[in-house]
Amino acid sequence: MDFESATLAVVNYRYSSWSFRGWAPLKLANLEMKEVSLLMEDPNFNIEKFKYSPTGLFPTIKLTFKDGSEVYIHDSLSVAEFANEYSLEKNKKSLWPQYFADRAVARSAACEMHSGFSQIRTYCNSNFVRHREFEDRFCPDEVKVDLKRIYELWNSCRKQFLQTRNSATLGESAQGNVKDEGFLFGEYGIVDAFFTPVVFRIVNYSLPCEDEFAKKYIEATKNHSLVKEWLKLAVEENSYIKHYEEF
Ligand SMILES: N[C@@H](CCC(=O)N[C@@H](CS)C(=O)NCC(=O)O)C(=O)O
Repeated sequence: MDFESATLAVVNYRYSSWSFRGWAPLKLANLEMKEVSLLMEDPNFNIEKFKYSPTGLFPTIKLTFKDGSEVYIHDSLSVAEFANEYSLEKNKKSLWPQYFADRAVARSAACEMHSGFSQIRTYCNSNFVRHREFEDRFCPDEVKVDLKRIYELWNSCRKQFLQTRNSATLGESAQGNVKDEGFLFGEYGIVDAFFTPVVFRIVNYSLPCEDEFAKKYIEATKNHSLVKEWLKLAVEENSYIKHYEEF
């Protein structure tokens, strides 16, 4: 990839789930980039945002080429795919599972996250930092339906990973030298980045979780170094939006 420089624009580390979904894969890819973080509460935000993103939505990454031309990659899923292509070329490392069936299941799960789970997203505003005790109003039946499917989906990913790993004919060779660190497909990848903001909704709204794998997965996610790095940025950010804090 022959671009000269890359600039990633995100919004509020404290609140922006989509920004995380672009940022984390780029970090996993070790891409050297300038990072710009805009605050949605800034009075100039609605003008400023179009300087960084053609859609006014984030994450968006801008690549600048030697001849001065520029390319904008927007939407978390395409930013993540760009990160994967970069990582494959520069690091010879995929951010998706190596075995095609694992990869297809992982992509299905990330796409389901990208286009679904609207109820948990509606009832439980994204806030990586603020913790609340359980309240019924954040967990009506519609949210319970989303939660049930999320836990089912995590388990089906994990089952696929273990099925490939334990297969007599495929075994570890199909998964390269991927370590099992307790993530959906062993090591933290794009599919996990897509679910990390959901993990924080579950944790920070004290939503019910009785599922054994889901409980371990939530802990593994909270302890991942990249997730901790984002949380530090979220905690240190001087940001406050009433809508995300006080409802
Ligand atoms: N489908 C898009 C959604 C992006 C999105 O809605 N981003 C929010 C931040 S979480 C945003 O930029 N909001 C700014 C605004 O609405 O002005 C993606 O996957 O990237």
